[in-house]
Amino acid sequence: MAYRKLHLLTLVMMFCLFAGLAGNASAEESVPQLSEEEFAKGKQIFFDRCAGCHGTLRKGATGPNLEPKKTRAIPVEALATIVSEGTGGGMPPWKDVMSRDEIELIAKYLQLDPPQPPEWGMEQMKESWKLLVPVDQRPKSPPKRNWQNYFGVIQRDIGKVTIIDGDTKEILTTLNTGFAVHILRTSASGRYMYSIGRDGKATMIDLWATPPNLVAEIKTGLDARSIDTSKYKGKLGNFIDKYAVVGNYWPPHYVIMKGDTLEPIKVVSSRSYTYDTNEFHPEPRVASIVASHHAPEWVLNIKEAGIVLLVDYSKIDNGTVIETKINAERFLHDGGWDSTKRYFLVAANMKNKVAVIDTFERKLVSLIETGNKPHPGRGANYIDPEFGPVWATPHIGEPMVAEIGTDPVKHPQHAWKVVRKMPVAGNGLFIKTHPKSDNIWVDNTISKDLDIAQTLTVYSKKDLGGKPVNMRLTDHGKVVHMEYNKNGDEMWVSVWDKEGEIVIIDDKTRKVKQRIPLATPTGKFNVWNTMQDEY
Ligand code: DHE
Repeated sequence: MAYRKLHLLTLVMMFCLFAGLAGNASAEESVPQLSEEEFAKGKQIFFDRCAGCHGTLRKGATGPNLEPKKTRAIPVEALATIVSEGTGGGMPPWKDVMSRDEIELIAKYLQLDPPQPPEWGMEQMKESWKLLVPVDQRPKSPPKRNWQNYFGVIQRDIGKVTIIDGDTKEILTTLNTGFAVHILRTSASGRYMYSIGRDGKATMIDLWATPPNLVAEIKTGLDARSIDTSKYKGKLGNFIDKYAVVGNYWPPHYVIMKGDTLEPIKVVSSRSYTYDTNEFHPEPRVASIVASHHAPEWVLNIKEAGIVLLVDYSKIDNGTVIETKINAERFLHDGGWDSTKRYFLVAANMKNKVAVIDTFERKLVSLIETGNKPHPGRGANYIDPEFGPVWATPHIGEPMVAEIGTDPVKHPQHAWKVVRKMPVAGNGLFIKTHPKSDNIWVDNTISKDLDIAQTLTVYSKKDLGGKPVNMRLTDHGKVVHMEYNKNGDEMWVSVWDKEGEIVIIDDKTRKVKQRIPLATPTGKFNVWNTMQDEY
């Protein structure tokens, strides 16, 4: 198709020209026609590949608004080029993943009105719920292995989770867990590992089984990204392993389930109004979730509304969920605890800010400009020799890590401010360190330069103002997401590729110790570090 030969610059000029003309030509005349089958295919491609960033209703979030009022002003050719080549703002090139025909189809699809996706309520959830191994038929004691050093590894593009023994490096099992598994979390005891797939399917893995096995599953919606469990034990009760919660993108809601069976208990809609303009938003999606260790509550981030919910689950047995709504910033995405697990820091990545929530005082402490699209994962906590305790995040939109001071008591002058900016090789997604380590590891996954996307950057905590070391780990795929073992002396990182692998690095020497071949690995979660929220 002509668009391949057209240089991007030419297309931008065309875009401006057409944008002017489009004001005159009747939009209806230029709207492409798709057959029912083509429309259905376009809808599926958009749902699988684009909705996460642009929203199911295409109102925009991590990515811009793609409603017809915007897309019809851009020629199909220009849309197809943008889809094919990606952008410098964090959208990957899809030409390596989609065929030319698919790219042309999605470019046309984007000029048509988005379909209203179906709802998914308690009735559908209960129909999908499977208790594969009843609680009384599960092992009564842990396996003879060092199970708290197991790793759950997501094999994203083949919809599986593999459990690896962190001591012996044996692959213990590989389980089918749903389309494009996104993240894993553990129960507070560490015994259970929970996965959530993009398709809204949550699964529960019993790590005490030999080998570990699936014990329950449920489809909580049609699109989801986050899952966590109840971690509080104190004077208000013992909620260890009692509940699990999934945050959905579509329908916009969260679902509370029994922690040992995934039986659904309550669905709570997140449909609401934007915190600043009080406009109703039809699709305020539930993004990151963390579980408090100090109170019987979860912190849930409502992306498009810009509201952080503190959800008290202590009275759920009598059907009561108590929400504290805290205005923060639109497009909340991912985040994590500070080292005291009192403060929650979350990126509002489209606003280039990090919001700090004090879960004791139950309020927004600060909104901090950090750089072009912060993307912390859960971020990294460590002591900066100059600024004291800090939490750090990489950025999707620029090759830089920002450090935020997190100690308002002993280092008040640095608290809730960017205290240091550290250059890295490329635009990245995740950062990782460990209390016993001298290293801070950062991936460069989003870099458009493939060599850089195959490189890991590492800083020494003793020399944060110095130059980092860049380690090219592979000549295929992209390097993504790091995780430590329980002792903090090994760092595991994924080579995300069909012929992918897990690269195990000796944290002291920074030398590669071992490579475990594995198809399309992304996130990895060590049981001990995940149950402790150690990062
Ligand atoms: Fe993620 C975390 C959403 C793309 C791998 N991702 C998260 C979280 C959210 C999110 C809300 C925080 C969950 C939590 O802590 O409760 N991710 C999204 C998107 O909307 C987005 C931008 C596009 C999409 O359609 O999903 C997106 N994410 C990706 C990827 O392309 C990654 C690299 C591979 C994949 O699975 O598609 C990816 N996201 C991850 C991982 C985490 C994550 C590994 C967990 C990080 C952690 O250490 O906790």
